[in-house]
Amino acid sequence: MSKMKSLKLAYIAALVIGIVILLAIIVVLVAPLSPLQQAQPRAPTVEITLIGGEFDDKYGFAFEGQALSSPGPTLKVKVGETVKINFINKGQIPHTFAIVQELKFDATPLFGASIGSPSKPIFPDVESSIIFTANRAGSFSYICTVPGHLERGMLGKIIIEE
Ligand SMILES: [Cu+2]
Repeated sequence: MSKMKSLKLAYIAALVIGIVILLAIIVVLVAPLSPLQQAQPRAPTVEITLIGGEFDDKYGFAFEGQALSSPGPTLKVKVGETVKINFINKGQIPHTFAIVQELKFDATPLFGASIGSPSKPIFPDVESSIIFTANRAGSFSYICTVPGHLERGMLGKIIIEE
């Protein structure tokens, strides 16, 4: 009787080991296709460096090496491009960068394109960047999302061309 019992146990153990090996093989085969791996950002096809800061009694943006203006320079990219925006705060106070549809400091950023936020802004002399896919054509705005900065003119246009 006890021999039958241990045979049964051995059979169950072999079955469990078999299932574990089978699962391990499936994990190894499926892992390269997992969404985690697909979510890796692609290499940018376009790179733009913008500075932000204060000038006169306004706040504005500019391409690196140019004078700040309000509105900032119009950015143009083609739909489908993988865009890298580098943002450097050249001002004395914290700023951010975000692409939005509506000119509201708390608008939801489009394309996940935001650098810093009002609660975690980019501090003076700090550079930060974002990579996003411009997957919809249209005319949008980029703004600083720190409350009050939009009203001081910290905005510009971004055109995503067909
Ligand atoms: Cu700002």
